[in-house]
Amino acid sequence: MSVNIFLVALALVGLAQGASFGQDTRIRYDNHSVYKVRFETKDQRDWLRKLAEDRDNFKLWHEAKDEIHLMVSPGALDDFQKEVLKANVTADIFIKNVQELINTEKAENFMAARDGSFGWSKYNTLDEIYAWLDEILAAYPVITEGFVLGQSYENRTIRGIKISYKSGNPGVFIESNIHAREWITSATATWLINEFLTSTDDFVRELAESHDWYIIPVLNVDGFVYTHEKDRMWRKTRQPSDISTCVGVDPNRNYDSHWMENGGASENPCAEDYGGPAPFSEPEIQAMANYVSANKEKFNVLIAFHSYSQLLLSPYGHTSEEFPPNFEDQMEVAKAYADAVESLPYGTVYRYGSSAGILYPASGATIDWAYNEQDIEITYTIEFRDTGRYGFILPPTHIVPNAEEALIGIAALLDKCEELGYLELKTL
Ligand code: 0X9
Ligand code: ZN
Ligand code: ZN
Repeated sequence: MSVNIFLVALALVGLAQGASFGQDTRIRYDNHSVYKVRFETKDQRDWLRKLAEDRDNFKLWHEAKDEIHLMVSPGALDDFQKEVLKANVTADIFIKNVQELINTEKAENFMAARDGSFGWSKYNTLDEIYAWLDEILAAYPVITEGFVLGQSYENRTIRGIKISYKSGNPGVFIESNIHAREWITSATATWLINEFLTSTDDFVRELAESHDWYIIPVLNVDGFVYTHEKDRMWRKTRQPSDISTCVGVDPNRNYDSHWMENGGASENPCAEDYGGPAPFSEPEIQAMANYVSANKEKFNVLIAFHSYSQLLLSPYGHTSEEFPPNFEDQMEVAKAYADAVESLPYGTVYRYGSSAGILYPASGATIDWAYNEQDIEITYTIEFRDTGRYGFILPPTHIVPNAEEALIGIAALLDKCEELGYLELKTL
């Protein structure tokens, strides 16, 4: 115990020194708090969203059918209280000081990095993930194959790994970290890759060996690097706008499928869900689209990793008025995942439904494009832990439990897909 406290103290001294030499130019979130605001009417919802879009002091963290999570800067607290009274909504605080969570996360990463090894007791940087990927590819040259999806706006390479133990397997595509701040997604994706290659557990081996895996650990590479070096809370890409000083596009609104329809994305470049100046304006998303459409007959299932709120979301994203033809199958598949997660001792509960049905209209998202335009019949967004206690800054102690949930969930999801006939090969 005391050794641990000593190490934390050491880590904090290290961080403080870094800061005092002026190397640390990270954006700070001292006394920024996060509120859950519950609303009832569409007017209230629109007004809350507008608050988050128009004012720098309010940032959107999460939105659901009846609540919105807003990060409020300390100078705007009075203003926020007034607005809440005016709109007649209820607001509960659930994170008092975002910077404190970031500091703890940083200290924990710092300590875990001291032995120099890659692992899942900390969040890794893009360089660390890519160096580890090289090791894995070198260690398993027959089973694995590295591939390049394309280049980002800032000219970073977006890398993927294919894992295939034998020919004739159905294909599962996993997209991860399209949203920069959702660090648990790449941590989980890399843990899964490692399990598929090194596990001696029969259950894991069977799952690994009977599917071909195509995994992109970090899709939004520019945004991801930016969250490590500058702003922990960044979500979007890093391409500047021609019409605004605000940077970046929500990559999960940028696909060419019902793009910008139905209020499913914002036209405001400063909004967190800005759909971009045109579909596929973001090179990262164009690269994904090129790769997936060139190989679509290989993919039976496509899963996009996100956080947070413990949800499984299926198409459609652009409308809640209609449901896809195989909606009932999709719900069975989601139930299998949720039930499997609940069978673990962690007590984590997942809810499921169509994206627009149980969340909000979101158009131009990966899974909707893959489903609508690429004929991949099982596509899911998985929103990992938690439900708001830590939000995006999920402590590293959650990485392995969250990944175990993903593993058992995906296994059950694929079993159900098999049973329902979705894992037949599309070409011979
Ligand atoms: O809004 C999003 O892009 C996802 N939620 S997040 O908090 N990670 O940003 C949910 C997307 C689900 N909607 C569709 N697939 N259409
Ligand atoms: Zn349409
Ligand atoms: Zn996301």
